[in-house]
Amino acid sequence: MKKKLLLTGFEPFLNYDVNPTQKIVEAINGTEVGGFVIEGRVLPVDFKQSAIDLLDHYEQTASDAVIMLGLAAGRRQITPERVAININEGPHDNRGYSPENEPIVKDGPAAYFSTLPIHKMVKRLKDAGIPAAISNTAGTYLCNHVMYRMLHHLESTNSDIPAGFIHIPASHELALSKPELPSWPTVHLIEAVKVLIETLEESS
Ligand code: PCA
Repeated sequence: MKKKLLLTGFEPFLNYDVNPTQKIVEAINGTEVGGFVIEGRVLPVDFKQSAIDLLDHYEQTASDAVIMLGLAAGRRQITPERVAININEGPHDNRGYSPENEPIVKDGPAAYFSTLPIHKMVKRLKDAGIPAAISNTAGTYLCNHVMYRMLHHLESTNSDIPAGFIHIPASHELALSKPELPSWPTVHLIEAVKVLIETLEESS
């Protein structure tokens, strides 16, 4: 049986009327990349619901690897995240909830490291001519939240499948309404995500 990869993006949020990660996920969903059948799903920007949906998609698809994507408006590179921390804090989500200094999992570990081959991913992207760098903070908003919850779930269930989070720059489509943002053509973002997935195949 073919291996499956759960690839998630997010819906639009705050005053970003387009989320390029939603477009990427919709474009690649159902295709085969790097030996994986892609199970693409879009998550709500909702502290109470996003991880419920994420873990549900993980169970339903019985995926062999998980790559979560999110928009990091203002970043100029593809940035695999190294670490997720046990804190929710940030501006209002799409339901109007705005947490402050709240643990994601009460008495959970302070942090989890990505189990994706992040150094290899950055090298492969750069070799392909795509700007990339490891990021040492996924923030404290929804992206950090789902990364922490996924890694916590895998740790709690003794699963060693690769999982982690990649932040993506703005697309040109988003920059139409936010011209101050550095932006990439969506096709280049899709290409970059395919390289990330191919790196996973080479590393497994
Ligand atoms: N980026 C946000 C949440 C949704 C998204 O695409 C973040 O970086 O937390």
